[in-house]
Amino acid sequence: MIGYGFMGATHSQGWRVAPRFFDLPAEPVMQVVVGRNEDAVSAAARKWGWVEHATDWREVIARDDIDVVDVVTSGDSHAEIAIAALEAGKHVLCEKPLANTVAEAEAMVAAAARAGAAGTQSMVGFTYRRVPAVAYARSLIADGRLGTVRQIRASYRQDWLMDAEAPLTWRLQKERAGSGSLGDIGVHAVDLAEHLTGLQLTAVAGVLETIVTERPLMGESIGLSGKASTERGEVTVDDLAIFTGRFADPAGGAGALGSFEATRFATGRKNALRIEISGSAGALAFDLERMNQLEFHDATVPPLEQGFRTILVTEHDHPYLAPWWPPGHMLGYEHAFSNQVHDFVNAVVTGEPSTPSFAEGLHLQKVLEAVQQSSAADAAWRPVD
Ligand code: SOE
Repeated sequence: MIGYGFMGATHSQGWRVAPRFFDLPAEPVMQVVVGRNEDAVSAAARKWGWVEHATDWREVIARDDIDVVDVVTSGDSHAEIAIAALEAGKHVLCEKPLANTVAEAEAMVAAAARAGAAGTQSMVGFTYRRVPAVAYARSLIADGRLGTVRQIRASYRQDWLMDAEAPLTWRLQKERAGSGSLGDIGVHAVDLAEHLTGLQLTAVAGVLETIVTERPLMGESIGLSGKASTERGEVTVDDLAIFTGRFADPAGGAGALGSFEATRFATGRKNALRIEISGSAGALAFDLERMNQLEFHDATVPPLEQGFRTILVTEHDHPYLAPWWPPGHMLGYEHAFSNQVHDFVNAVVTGEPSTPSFAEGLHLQKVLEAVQQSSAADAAWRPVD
């Protein structure tokens, strides 16, 4: 695993726990975690259960005993590391968003295609696809329970940046993160909208706004390890993204219209990834802050009996649930990372294509870029490709 921040912790948990619960076709060995700061990465290795730590990812990628590379660094290094790993014949799991730019994502797709011809897997970590209620919602829609999807409303709203004195972390720097709330969390909303419905965004129109334009520099960026600095730096990404999108059906069916919001300034909302999908025969609503539940409205029952009802998605026959706890015993944020490891390891061993593919990651990158272009052009509609 290259990187050891927040996503390093979640992925480590996934790698460690998945083989304890799922019957995996191969046992992953958490061999080496890589980071530039030797003390910090060795502490991470001890804490999360990696056999070794290392400070040079190139040396690790060159090793014969490494089969899989998990990339959990900031977006600016995804392309370089993932391409090198694929060229070395390693299976790659890469955190979202796939890259910082469309050009990088295109190079990654080309590398994945070359490696894929030799049986090497590549997958992007849109982990919320592996939340059981989300996977179950997808199967209800695929079974036609919503009829024709007409409208999608998706938002991802957090509030951890509300404090104007919160430091200028890498997530607030365009050259490190690519974009702000748009690429960090808005991309999850777009991915879920498309993944759940099978529709694809073809055009978007929207606005990006930076609410707090300057913040204290992180101590480490001016050499004061860990301490907030008195110097301030410019926030170069968006704090708030609001956009609309037109969806087309690649299978030739009807399209739909969607609305999206992403922000880390939504007072009181901690991790509110919400999606509501309305169709001719029913509707579904999901809220990550209530992640074991799914709201379902069946518009085909007699009108006097209609209304949204809550499905508790904890039965063993619901997606991913069988190896976990007895019905009603909740799953949390971290379980999705184990579910992701389950899917990835199965793809690696069986050779079945892993999803989301790098090509899907590229498409999402094009959506992000089109939203940025639209915002720069007074919210004019922009084609996604
Ligand atoms: C931070 O906003 C963040 O950690 C995202 O980067 C993740 O993708 C999301 O799962 C939770 O919020």
